[in-house]
Amino acid sequence: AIEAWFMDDSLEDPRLPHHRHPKELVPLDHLAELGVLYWRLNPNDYENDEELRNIREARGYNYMDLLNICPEKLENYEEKLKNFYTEHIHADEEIRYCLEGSGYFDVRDKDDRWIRIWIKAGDLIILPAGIYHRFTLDTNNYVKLMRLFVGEPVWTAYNRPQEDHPARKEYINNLTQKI
Ligand code: KMT
Ligand code: NI
Repeated sequence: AIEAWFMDDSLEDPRLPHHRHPKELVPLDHLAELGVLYWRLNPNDYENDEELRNIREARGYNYMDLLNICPEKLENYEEKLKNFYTEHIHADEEIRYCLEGSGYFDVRDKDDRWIRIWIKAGDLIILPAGIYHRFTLDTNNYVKLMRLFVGEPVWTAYNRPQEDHPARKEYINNLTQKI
């Protein structure tokens, strides 16, 4: 399964794990409470994977593309990575399926603490609309991601603060109803 943990407060290289001492692991049901969903799939032969097809059909993900995050294959690599690591929300879900390599999705919990989620090949995660998050590579410096979306994709990132954004308000509403 994926690993997730509360981050330390150090300003060192974001690509390091940033565990607290002692480690504070976050159980998967805690992520579910934040609306973060997760599947473990077989990343080999993903084009014929029935499980992936089922998820896409059930959730209406008719759009798909692939993103190779490495200096050779991603144009404006430095700028994109800088934007990915700037805390933001979206008006829609963010759906990412890791096919190769690894990386960190950081999400804010109810108390505004950073939870670091370590994504490796086979991990599909869905971040709900309105959750503050960011992304960085880890020290392997490479990831190949599938991006999924319902209809025409919109990747617009709204950087924090966004307390008046409708997606943010709805997210907070859903969170407080769960408590
Ligand atoms: C985004 O909005 O694209 C991100 O949060 C980065 C995730 S993976 C490219
Ligand atoms: Ni995002």
